[in-house]
Amino acid sequence: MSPEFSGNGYKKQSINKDTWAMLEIAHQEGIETVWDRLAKQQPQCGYCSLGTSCRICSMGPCRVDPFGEGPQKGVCGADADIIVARNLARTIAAGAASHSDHGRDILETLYRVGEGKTDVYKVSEPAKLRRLAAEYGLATDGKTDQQVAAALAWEMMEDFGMRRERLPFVGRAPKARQEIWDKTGVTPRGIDRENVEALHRTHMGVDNDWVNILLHAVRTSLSDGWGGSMLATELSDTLFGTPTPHMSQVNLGVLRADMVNIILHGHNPMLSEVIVAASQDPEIIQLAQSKGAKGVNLAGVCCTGNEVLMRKGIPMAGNHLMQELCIITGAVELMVVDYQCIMPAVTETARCFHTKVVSTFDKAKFPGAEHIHFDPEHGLEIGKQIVRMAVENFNNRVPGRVRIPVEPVPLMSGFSIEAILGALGGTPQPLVDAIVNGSIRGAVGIVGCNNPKIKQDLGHTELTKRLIENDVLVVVTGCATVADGKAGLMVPAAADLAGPGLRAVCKALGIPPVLHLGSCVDNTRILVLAAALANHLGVDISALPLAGAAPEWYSEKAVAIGAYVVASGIYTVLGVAPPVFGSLNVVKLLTEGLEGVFGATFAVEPDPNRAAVLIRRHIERKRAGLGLSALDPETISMPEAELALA
Ligand code: BF8
Ligand code: SF4
Repeated sequence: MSPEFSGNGYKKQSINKDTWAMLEIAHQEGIETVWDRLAKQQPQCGYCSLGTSCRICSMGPCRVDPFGEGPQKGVCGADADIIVARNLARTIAAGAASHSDHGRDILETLYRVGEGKTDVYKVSEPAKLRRLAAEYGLATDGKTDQQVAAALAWEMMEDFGMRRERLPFVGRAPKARQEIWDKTGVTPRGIDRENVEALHRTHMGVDNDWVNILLHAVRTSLSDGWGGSMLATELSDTLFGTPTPHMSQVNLGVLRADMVNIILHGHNPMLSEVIVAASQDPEIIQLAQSKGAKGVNLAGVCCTGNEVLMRKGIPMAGNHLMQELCIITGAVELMVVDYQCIMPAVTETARCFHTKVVSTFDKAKFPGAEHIHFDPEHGLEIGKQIVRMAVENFNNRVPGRVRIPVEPVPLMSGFSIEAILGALGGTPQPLVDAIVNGSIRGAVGIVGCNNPKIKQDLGHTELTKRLIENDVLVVVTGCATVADGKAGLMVPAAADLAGPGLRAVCKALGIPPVLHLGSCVDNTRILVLAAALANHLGVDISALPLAGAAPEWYSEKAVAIGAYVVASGIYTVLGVAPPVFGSLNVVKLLTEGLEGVFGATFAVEPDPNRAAVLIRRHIERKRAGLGLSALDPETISMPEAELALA
């Protein structure tokens, strides 16, 4: 690394050398980043942070002052409990809607495949297609894949509507869990229905019972986890292939100085899959070579990156906070985006370089980007058009401004549940045995985003290290993947960083102690695995030594995920406080009261070392509950010093 990339002034923002290097260049060249904008927002609104501001109607905006002398009610009479609950419910609805609308796009693609109306998509996993059809009660004998695809897609469209009493995937949860949902009245009926009802209930003067509002918010989140997101995962596997373990690479070092670089950013694999296909087209490679490039290099950012990493081994340039920074390398010809988590700022950053930003979905346009309407019926053609644009832009690159600051780090990806069960010999029994005999104490899903309020990737990596060294298996999705991957925790050799029990299991199977399960919609793979373990043992999910964590979450989607994970019986620790602390009643419900309803709660703990202790204590309590060898939770002591997070 050249001295100009020392980036020493930026260690507070991130644990990563590639981030430091790019921030130094941004500073030298006067390019604004997310951290600069966060600084300009200080101090952020205290009422909004507590969740006690409301602008739902035009008698407002209102804010209530739960701990002071100010107003205790909004103009309509809503108190802090109602306002906090309504805001939280709307957050969950927005997150669930985002995942589920993504699922709808994949579902429409399956339908087009069924109608024979697309030039590129096909059923890649006929066995999975038929398994899903059987789950939906459809006869498949004597039918072609195309006919089954059409029938299944048509049937699944009903999941979004109002004819069902319960979503079919709810049947995958253990019986005991389904009974809890029925008893509490939160069994999700229709995906769109729950979302719309959440908006209705939170209109002024509809649901004014804060507990009732939150129960419906839970139902909405379950329509995501056991509905829209699960459908997105299952159908993406059906169309694009069920992931299997393979090696790839991560960090800004995956960009190539000698190739045309395209960044795939967003969430929907429909688009990224066709770009992958187009980039391998011999004609396009030849065109790239005629421009002096060795070929076309693709790299992912955010969850679309996770999708193509899982299925195609495409390397990852970075997670959420890297989206502007990858453009600052000066090596990116084109960033193609679909939707979600794409900062409007990327087009501004791109203006400082030769980078083109191409938006593709009509529901997600970006001023400053070129918009190419994505039509799945002509996917490959559009994919080629976009890749060609990138190639044509190669000669506009300024070689002196190309700064790729680090060497890439290897990581292993591709752990679908099918792949995990395959590695175990087709049954969860070996994993159950390892948990029973204590060599693996339990398993934790570390998920979610980056947030510039937290030192980038510190929350993910510290928590992961503390867990694996204590024999807790970690599974990751979303932006947590990039954090742990960059830290070298996702290669089989990282087993050496694990405790003796987990290390032995990983070495025997040749797997890392941190398994990549995919994108954020793929958190449903965690639900499926948890349900499989629970059903195998004949217990409910809440009895298992499992936990979830979102150490650096920022997005509404993460709140929806947290809600469905807790409602599925899995204790979840958040690293960033959600805006609920203006209502002590809501806080008490989320952190204590839910235990009696769903057998799991939320906790908030920004220090990852302390979060690891909370999780390990929880796991030991669950082990004791199952009669497994357990440590005394109180012997797992809290670290003395709090870790500096900023
Ligand atoms: O859906 S982890 S920053 S990229 S929201 Fe976004 Fe968060 Fe990343 Fe994926 Ni998930
Ligand atoms: Fe104010 Fe009530 Fe209107 Fe909210 S709904 S803005 S609290 S009057």
